[in-house]
Amino acid sequence: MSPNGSDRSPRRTMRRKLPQALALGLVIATATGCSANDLPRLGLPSPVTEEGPLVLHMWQGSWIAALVVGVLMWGLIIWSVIFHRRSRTGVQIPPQTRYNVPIEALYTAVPIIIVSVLFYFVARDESRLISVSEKPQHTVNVVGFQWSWAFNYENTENPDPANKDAAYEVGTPKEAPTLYLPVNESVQFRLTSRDVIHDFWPINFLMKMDVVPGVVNKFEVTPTVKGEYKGKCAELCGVDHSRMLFNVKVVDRAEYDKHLAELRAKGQTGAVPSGITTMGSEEK
Ligand SMILES: [Cu+2]
Repeated sequence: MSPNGSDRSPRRTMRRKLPQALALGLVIATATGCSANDLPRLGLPSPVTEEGPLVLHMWQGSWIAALVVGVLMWGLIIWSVIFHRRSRTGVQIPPQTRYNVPIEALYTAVPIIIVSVLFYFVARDESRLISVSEKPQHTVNVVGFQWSWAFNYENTENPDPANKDAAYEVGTPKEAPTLYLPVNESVQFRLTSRDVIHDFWPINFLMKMDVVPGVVNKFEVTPTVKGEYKGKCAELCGVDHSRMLFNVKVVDRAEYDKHLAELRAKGQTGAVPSGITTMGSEEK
């Protein structure tokens, strides 16, 4: 008998089998030739912009990292439960390990490595997602207010009310506005609020950003898939927050130009007028 009980030494057998099991797992994971695009999206909608896959891959990668840690932990728990039963080993109290410097260093080093790797990918992708170009092909000033959105196309950061080339559309809680965007052309959103903090979230863009009074927040995307999508406010902003919805239409450039011409024809040129706030929920 070994001092710890059984001399069947399951530990040695495990030690021999573990590399084989790991190698098998690696072969299974790589030999099928599956790419990140084949992995389930784990609840995220399908991305429709050039930047969307960054977010999707970050999401999938985080799940894979969590799963690797999870499988290791479940494995260790199951291994202990099976091979270190008191009835099997006859050990009443296993060796108590205290003040073990290598193990404690490992407990500190491993989480630091995990956090550093996650931080690297987050910093890399975030800097790309919030980077904006000097001259985007299109600009839309997105104005959030209680409780809808206004979209001011092709105006500057300080919208010029006299700009005849600009066009705008104002939504209401009852009639959600539709944001038109041309496919495969970059658009910069400049986000401002008339009252409280909102959050601009075109869902399939896999990107959202706070809309803060007194601040101009910006982000840029290039929609790549034509279609109709949904958007909403992602910051609880008052009683009718849930009705702060909008539609997104990614269309051909010609249709985009036509839509702007229609808005201009209705006299909706220049900047979004003041006093558009639809306070109160009486307007159903
Ligand atoms: Cu809101």
